[in-house]
Amino acid sequence: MVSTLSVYVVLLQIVFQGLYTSECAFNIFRYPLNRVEKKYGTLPENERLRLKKDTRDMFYFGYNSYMKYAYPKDELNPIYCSGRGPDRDNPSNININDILGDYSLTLIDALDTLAVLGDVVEFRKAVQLVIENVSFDKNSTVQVFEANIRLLGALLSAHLLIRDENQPFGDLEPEWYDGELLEMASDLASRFLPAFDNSKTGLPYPRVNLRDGVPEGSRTDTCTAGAGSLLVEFGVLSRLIGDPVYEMSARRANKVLWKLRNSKTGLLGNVVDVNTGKWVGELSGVGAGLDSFYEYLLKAYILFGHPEDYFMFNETYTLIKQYMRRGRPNCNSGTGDHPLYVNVDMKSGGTHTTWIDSLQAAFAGVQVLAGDMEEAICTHALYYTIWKKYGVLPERFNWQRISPDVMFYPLRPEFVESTYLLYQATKNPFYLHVGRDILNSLNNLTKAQCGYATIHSVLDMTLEDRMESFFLSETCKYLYLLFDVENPVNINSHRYMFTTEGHILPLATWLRQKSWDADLFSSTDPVLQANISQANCAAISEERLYGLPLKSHYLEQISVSLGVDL
Ligand code: DMJ
Repeated sequence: MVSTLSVYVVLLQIVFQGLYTSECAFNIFRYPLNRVEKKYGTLPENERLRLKKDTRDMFYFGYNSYMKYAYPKDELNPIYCSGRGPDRDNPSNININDILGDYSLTLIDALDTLAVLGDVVEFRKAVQLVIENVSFDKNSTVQVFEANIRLLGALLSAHLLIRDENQPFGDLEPEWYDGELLEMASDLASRFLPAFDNSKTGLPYPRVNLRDGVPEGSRTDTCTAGAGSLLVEFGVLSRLIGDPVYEMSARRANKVLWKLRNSKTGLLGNVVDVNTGKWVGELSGVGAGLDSFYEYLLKAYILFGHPEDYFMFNETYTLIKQYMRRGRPNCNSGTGDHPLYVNVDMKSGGTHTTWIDSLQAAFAGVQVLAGDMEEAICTHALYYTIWKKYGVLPERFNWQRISPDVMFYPLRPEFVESTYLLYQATKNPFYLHVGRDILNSLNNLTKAQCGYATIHSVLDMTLEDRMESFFLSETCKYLYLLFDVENPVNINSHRYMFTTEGHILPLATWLRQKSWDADLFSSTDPVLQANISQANCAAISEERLYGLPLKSHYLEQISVSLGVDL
């Protein structure tokens, strides 16, 4: 359970990082080991380095192919080696048009991955291409949420990395750079504002036309994550340019959602009407439609330090545990089924569906940030077993029938992301093995002629000709960071946070200050003063220091119930 004290959650992550690292003398040879413990207990250093190189190669195969065959279009078609932009012939094709807007999406989304890879030359080249060739003055109707996390977040991140005086990734600043990426971010965000201005509740319309605002007759139903996951990027932009309108708009939307919680259960639904404030979808869960709403309450608190964000996160997290969690009470002790977070009805709290979705795999990462480590370990282990069963995660998995309900896998990052965060927090080699399985699957199952392709069906492994931009911005980045233990992001992990699209933002004192009111935070910011203490090692039992994160008999329990060989 998350502590209700106002402890800095980032510090919790650091504390856990200290638990399993060299300071605590990780030594798995101390006890007689069973087969699973032997298999997952160590990973040779040369193997880790090979995995790091192979992940780099994976990124560059996708990125170079995008630049060769697709740029300046938004996405790469990795099978037919061509580019893809918005579907102008079919405006109702929201699967494409919500995301692609004729703005070289994949290039922008990949900017900070280039920095993480230490590729200063290509980073600078990419920045120049973006500044010289991309315009948001387009007749494209896109989803505010998608454009926010993929474009706005990427532009802000690249700008802040360029302006970082410590230059941890090298000198990323082109000599001529004069804040153009920030100007682009500001221009883009100003095009989102009609989504708020036109609504009767303060919740944003889900879509805007970048040139003309909210289109006539636009749909008014938005998912909760779409309306309530804007605060991180909007807040950073507001604080950078000194204009409160973005942060205020995002905060207001969150407050509206908060007031719409069910009076009996306190839960939110997954779809709401922005004009009536009525719930259109009454499913409450930790996956699609709601996932980043919770994530951004916590991350907004980590970045900006407003207690109300942490309060809202804690309230919802408590209710998630109360209503959605099934299975044995303690993940790593006792008896009963392996824990599972199910989708429930927001009004009654009763089980609503018998599927879980692949977006829910990110929840373990949120639990790491919240300091709820045993639960994070547990949540992650379930998705690992499903990954092992199919080689990837099906979009929806039916936990009652033990079979997929929705078959595709579009190269999503969520499972990689939580694997990386768990490794950072525990330094347990188990997660390097998981990363190796992920890398092998991606190379064996999704590699196409000129990039990596969406799996159409996990049942027959047929492919679709699409490589979504998050493959380069998140999937490759998290996997690379998992294996590149000395990356500046990992060495300074207490100084960075990832947006929901995997973009890196600094944790900095100035981000806790607002120029538009006097509510300034102390410059002696504990986030920046964090120290890993040897004393942390005493905080957990010896047995937990040396074994697998989830005890092997529990790992075997899930693998047997899903019919998987570990
Ligand atoms: C990404 O755009 C982000 O990770 C978002 O939070 C959820 N959907 C995709 C990846 O699956």
